[in-house]
Amino acid sequence: PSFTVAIVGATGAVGQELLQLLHQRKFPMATLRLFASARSAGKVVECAGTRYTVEEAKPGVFGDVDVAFFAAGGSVTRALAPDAVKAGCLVIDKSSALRMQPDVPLVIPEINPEQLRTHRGIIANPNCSTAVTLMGLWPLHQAFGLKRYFAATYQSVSGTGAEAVRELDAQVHALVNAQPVVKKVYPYQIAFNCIPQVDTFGSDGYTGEENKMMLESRKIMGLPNLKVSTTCVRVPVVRAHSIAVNAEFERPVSVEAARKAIAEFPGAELVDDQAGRKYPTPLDFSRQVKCGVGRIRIDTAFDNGLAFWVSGDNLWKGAALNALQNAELMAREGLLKPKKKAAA
Ligand code: 2RA
Repeated sequence: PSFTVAIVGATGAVGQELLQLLHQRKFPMATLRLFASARSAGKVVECAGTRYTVEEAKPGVFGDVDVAFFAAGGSVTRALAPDAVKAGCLVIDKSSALRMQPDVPLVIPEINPEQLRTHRGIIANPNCSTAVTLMGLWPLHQAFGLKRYFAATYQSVSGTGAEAVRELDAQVHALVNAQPVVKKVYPYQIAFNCIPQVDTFGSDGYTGEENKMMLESRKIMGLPNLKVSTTCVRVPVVRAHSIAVNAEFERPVSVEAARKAIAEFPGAELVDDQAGRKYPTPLDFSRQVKCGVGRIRIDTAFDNGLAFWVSGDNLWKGAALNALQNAELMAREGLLKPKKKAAA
């Protein structure tokens, strides 16, 4: 079958990636419609030789849409997803708005695909740092039984958006040319610096990003009591998040068994060769379908501990690709069907 597909938030960083990936992965589309804010309506966007005129995202536009990818932020999801569901359109949402709602499956297709069957019209996708982390952590959980984990993230500026990418670029050029540095997106200079804050602070001293990693890890892996403590850091990298993970397991671990579990996991690529100084880096894993896992070693701070490093594209596996992979799987399994179109 082929579908009528919509992208809500088509002019944003993730929307643009979705547009390219839908074509690149040949998702079966009879029609593709791009939606954005009134400000962007009327813009013409070209992709794969086709020109699309952006329409305004508003109630009443989802009547003939089979599946709508929402990548326009939580407020647009809260405002329009119910209207889309009422129109019989499947919503695949990237925002954090509905991720923790009990009747909204939060899905990484390599981890908990069975949850796709429980949807009530909306599928949520995890935060990018959670998705990349779990591509390394899940296979190790399956092998050794995860007890708790600590993580520090090294998050690219594209996670903030296109303006942040421009800010990093502008600051680097300013510094190279001994010009003044302009800070608008971040409170500190991001060029040649690290900012230990992603998202806003909560009353417990953790940020929203750090809280999402804990709550989303528990929901996706089905480990409601999992203990998690993370520090999320913005680094001067354009694309791809990296995460250093220290994890404790129930059962005895070994590096060999860990490497085997990673190598056999569909969403991960093992890059772990100390002698050859081979490990994943954000540059190598930008625009890659898989997330690279390396630096696997026994973590001597625990009884059964492993430490590892994972790099993955925050706009792909962290957002657009994961959403599309969910739609691809639902189409393959007949969970997503084209609507019966009203006779023309
Ligand atoms: C970030 N994960 O990197 C958040 C939202 N994309 O800023």
